Amino acid sequence: MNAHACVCCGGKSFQVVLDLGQMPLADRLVHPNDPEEEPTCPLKLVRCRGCSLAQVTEAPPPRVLFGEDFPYHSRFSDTLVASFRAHAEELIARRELDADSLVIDLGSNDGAMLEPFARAGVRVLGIDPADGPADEAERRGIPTRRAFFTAALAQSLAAAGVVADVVLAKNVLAHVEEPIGFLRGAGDVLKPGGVVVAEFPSVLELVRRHAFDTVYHEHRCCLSATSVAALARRAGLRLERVEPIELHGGSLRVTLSRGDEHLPEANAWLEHERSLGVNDDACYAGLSSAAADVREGVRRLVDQERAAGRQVAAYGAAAKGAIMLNWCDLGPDRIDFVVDRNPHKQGKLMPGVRIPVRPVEAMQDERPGAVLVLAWNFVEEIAHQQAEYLRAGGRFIVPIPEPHIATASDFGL
Ligand code: JHZ
Ligand code: ZN
Repeated sequence: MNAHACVCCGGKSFQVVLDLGQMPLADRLVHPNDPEEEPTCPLKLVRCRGCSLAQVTEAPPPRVLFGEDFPYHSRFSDTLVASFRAHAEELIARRELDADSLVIDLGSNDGAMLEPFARAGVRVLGIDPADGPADEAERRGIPTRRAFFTAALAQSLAAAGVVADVVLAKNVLAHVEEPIGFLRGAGDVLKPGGVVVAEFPSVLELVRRHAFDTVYHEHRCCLSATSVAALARRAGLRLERVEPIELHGGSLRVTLSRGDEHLPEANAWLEHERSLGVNDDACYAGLSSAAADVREGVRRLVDQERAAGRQVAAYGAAAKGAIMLNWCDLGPDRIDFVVDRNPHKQGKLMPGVRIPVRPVEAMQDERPGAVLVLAWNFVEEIAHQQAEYLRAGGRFIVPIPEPHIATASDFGL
C-alpha cells in the first residue's frame, strides 16, 4: 500500500478489505464482434485506519468510466423512480420549494430525479458528464450541463449567480476522484440556508449483507456516515441528518449544510456506527470470505440446473452483475443470456465474460429453468414483473447475501 494515500486524510495505514484481482470495467458493455482486448484493472478495496474511508487502490480515469458509451439510465428501475418521486415530494414540502427555488442534481444521469421537481414547477439544473443519459434528460426537458462537477465548476456557477436551495448528490459522491473538492463545490453553490442531500450505499450494510459486487472501479469509495463526516469537515460542511434507506442493498441519505459542528441527530448516528465497529478492522474482516462463499454457492446452484439439463439465464445487466459474473467465472457456457429493460444495454455483451444482453421478452421466448438475479437489490420488483414465469415453476437464483433458490411462494405470488 506504499503508493496509495487516503483521498480524505492522506493516511497511509490501510486494511485490505477485498481483493477481487484483475476485473473488467463493470459498465463497459462490449459490442459483439469487437475484437479488441478489453481493458481490465486490479480491483482492491482498502480501508484507511485514520478516517475509516474505504477506497479502491486503482481505477481508470473518470473520462474512461463515464464516457460516451456509459449505458446506465436510472429510469428502468421502477423502485428507484418511485423513491425519486417520494424524495422530491418530501423535499418540496419540507423546504417549501416553489418557482423561485432551484434544485441542482449532481450526477443527474437521465434526469429522472429532477423530473418530479420540474413537474411541480421548481427550477432544476442537472450536471452530468455522460452523454447518453444527458441526451435523454434534455429530451425530457431537464436542462443538463455536460460536465464533471468539480470545485472549479462550482465557483464559475456561483460567480454566475447559479445557487440552489437544494443540491442533490445521489449515488455520485462514491464515484468522484476528489470527494473533498466535490463537497466543497456543492457547498459553494448553496444559497444561504440551503442543503446538500447525498446518498450512497452504506459500507457497513455492504459488509453485513455480503454485497461485495457493489465494489467496482466506478465506486472509488465505499462510504459510511463516519467517513462522509470526515470528508464534509474538510469541505466546510456539517452533517445535519442521517437516514437509512433500503436502496441498493442498504444506503444512507445524509443532509449537509455549511458549518463545522455536526448536529446532535447526526452525532447520534456517528455514535451508532462506532458501536457497530466502523473504525475496527474486525468489522470488515469477513467480506473477503463471504465473496468466496458466494462464488462457490452460485456456481453450485448454476451447475445443478445445468446438470438437470435446464437453461440458466440472468436478470439485470447491472454493473454489479458484471462483477458477480466475472468473480464467479460464469461465461456463456453456463449462462445463456442476460436480460435487461434498458435498450442501451441490449444487443451488447457483458464485460469480460461476454454473455449477450437481450430484452426482457427473451424470458418468455426461452423459458429458462432458472434465472440468476444479478440486480438482487431489486429482486422484489423483478419477481412481481416476472410473476407469470415464477408461477409457472420458474426459479430465481438469488446470490446475495447467501446464494439460494427463490420461487413464487417466497414472493407471495
Ligand atoms: P442497478 C448503478 O449500478 C449504476 P448497477 C452506478 N454504478 C451506481 O452507482 C449504482 O447504480 C447506484 C435493470 N432492470 O440499479 C436496470 C431491469 O431490466 O442494480 C439496470 O440495468 N428490470 C452508476 O448497474 C439493472 O437492471 C427491472 O425490473 O449495479 C439494475 O442495475 C429492474 C428493477 C432493473 O445498478
Ligand atoms: Zn483516511
